[in-house]
Amino acid sequence: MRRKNERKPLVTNIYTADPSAHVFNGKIYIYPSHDVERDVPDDDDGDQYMMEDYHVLSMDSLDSECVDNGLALSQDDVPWVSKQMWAPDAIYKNGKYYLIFPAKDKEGIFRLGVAESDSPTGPFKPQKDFIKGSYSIDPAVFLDEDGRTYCYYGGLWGGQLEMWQTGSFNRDEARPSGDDPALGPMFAEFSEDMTEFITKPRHLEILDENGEPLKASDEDRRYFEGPWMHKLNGKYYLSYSTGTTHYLCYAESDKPDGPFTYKGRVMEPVLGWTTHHSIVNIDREWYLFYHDCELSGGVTHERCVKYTKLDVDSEGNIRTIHPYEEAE
Ligand code: FUB
Repeated sequence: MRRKNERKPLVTNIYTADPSAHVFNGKIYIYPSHDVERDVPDDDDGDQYMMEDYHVLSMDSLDSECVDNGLALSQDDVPWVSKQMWAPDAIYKNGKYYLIFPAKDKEGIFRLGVAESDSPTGPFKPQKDFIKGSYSIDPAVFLDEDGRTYCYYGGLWGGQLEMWQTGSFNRDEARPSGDDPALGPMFAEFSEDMTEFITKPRHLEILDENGEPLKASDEDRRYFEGPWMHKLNGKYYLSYSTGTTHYLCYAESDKPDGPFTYKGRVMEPVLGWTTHHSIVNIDREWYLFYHDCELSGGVTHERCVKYTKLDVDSEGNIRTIHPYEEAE
């Protein structure tokens, strides 16, 4: 039996994607990208994803109506941003809510920014500049049980991660290919006040069953974008999108910074090119928040967020979701 909202668009008044879901004070908050209708041809740089602001969604419970709480932050209010406010995440810390978001700076380079609010739904007040040393997209912020806060981020192709392989930005940098080790997601620790990174950002390793780094050609398993971190029984679960092959996969480690070992698939492909998710524990059960393009009939940059129950066994193994199968 599925819940009445399960696997259905949670809101239909706007297009939404890349849902980062959290429970704050017993209520569910979703921090998505706010997709916009634009007549821009699809390309590998993601120029069709021209999002300009963020709206926060909320639900009193998994069975309640999902509410769009209106404008939370606009690109017009962020001094360093030129365009493309992509997938954000949020965290509650120090009595404040922080929105962590990627966008292109005035040079067209993706950076990560921080904005804060006293309310989970905003409005959020941005810092004047992007996080020093940050680049690429898709920040996922993880508050560990010891109070340390980590940022997992990065995306290939339009997310520009390959362009930083030498340590500085080079638009023409070659992409790893064939037997080259795949580029893992980036990892850095936030300062206590969430304004900066206190460790030098570095790539995380994802290893295969033999302890070898996944190869760039292993497109069914290698990292592409959309990282998420959840923890169960002391183990760290890194989940992510494989991009070109459209899977959500996961890998496991005893430490927040890996190395991670590839474990399996979280979800088979959805309608649309992108797949991007979050995993959250609600009332002692695990749920996957994700998106597809059902609401627009398949337009890749007009997506809608959904959720579904995730079956996780006591050892942390995730049963692969087939997003369009009939309920049992
Ligand atoms: O929403 C824009 C981009 O599409 C995100 O940053 C990626 O994860 C993909 O979902």
